[in-house]
Amino acid sequence: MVKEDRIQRAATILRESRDVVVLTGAGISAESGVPTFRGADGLWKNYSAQELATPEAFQRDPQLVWEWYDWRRSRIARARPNPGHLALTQLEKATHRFTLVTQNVDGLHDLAGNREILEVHGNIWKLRCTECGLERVDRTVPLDPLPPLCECRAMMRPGVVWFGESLPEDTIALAFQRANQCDAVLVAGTSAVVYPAAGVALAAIQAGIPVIEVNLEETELSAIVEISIRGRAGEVLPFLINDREL
Ligand code: BJW
Ligand code: ZN
Repeated sequence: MVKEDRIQRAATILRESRDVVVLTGAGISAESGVPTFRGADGLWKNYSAQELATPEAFQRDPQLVWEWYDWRRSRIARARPNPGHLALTQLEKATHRFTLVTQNVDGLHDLAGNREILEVHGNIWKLRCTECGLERVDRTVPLDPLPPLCECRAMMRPGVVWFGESLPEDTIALAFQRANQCDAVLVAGTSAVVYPAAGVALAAIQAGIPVIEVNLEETELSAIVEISIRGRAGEVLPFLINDREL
């Protein structure tokens, strides 16, 4: 099947669906200049996300982990939503019930204008106290002092979910509930290897709901979804959502 056929079939599924769930990952922000986690651009000073995004790494060397987050915050502060993000705001407007489940912590879906967003891995602009649990939103770049301190003088940590940590319970539960009940799921820019988030797509597949994938490369989902489209999210999503004639 040629790519255009697949895009047209996927566009039809989305147009005919009253209840749509979208699952996004780092790939959707790549065209905004935000590095992804896996692959060549996922490294920072030769460290991988697997080495840095853990409670153990933070305990061992909070300064190192905070430098990584501070560097990422500065990249994200300069980033603007791209046509992929913007297409999803159109999809939300055109859909009766819409749920955007994002693994991204960059806040770009919110900046683009989506409303029903479930941030299952937290948000990089949130800080949380390691002692008293106080949370605050702080968009200062660079942070000073680094590591940042709470009012109680204890160290703050990034308000994100690291490997081995639980996802916000109500948020991930709602994501699964919506994915089990919707008419179609669109998955964009995720390698779909990190659980339980990737399970949102699997749950829909198991429930017999059509899942459409948009990714530059083949992923764990490609062989089992209804339609898998190879391409950049910023190019494919506007076609899928806005431009019905190909
Ligand atoms: C483009 C593109 C373009 C590029 N257009 N596409 C079941 C099986 C095995 C393991 C587990 C399991 N269940 C749980 C686990 C353990 C673990 C896990 O999943 N490990 C696997 C890696 C093996 N999961 C956890 O630990 C989770 N917690 C948990 O399970 O708690 C329960 C528990 C608690 C206590 C004890 C035991 C259990 C927590 C996971 C937290 C993940 N956190 C991170 C960091 C967030 C904060 C931060 O940002 O710093 O989340 S890791 C990182 O991976 C980040 C991402 O959200 C996440 C997913 O990555 P994503 O978004 O898919 O990015 P990439 O880079 O992988 O892929 C980009 C894709 O885009 C690629 O496919 C490209 O081709 C594509 N692309 N440009 C379209 N322009
Ligand atoms: Zn505190």
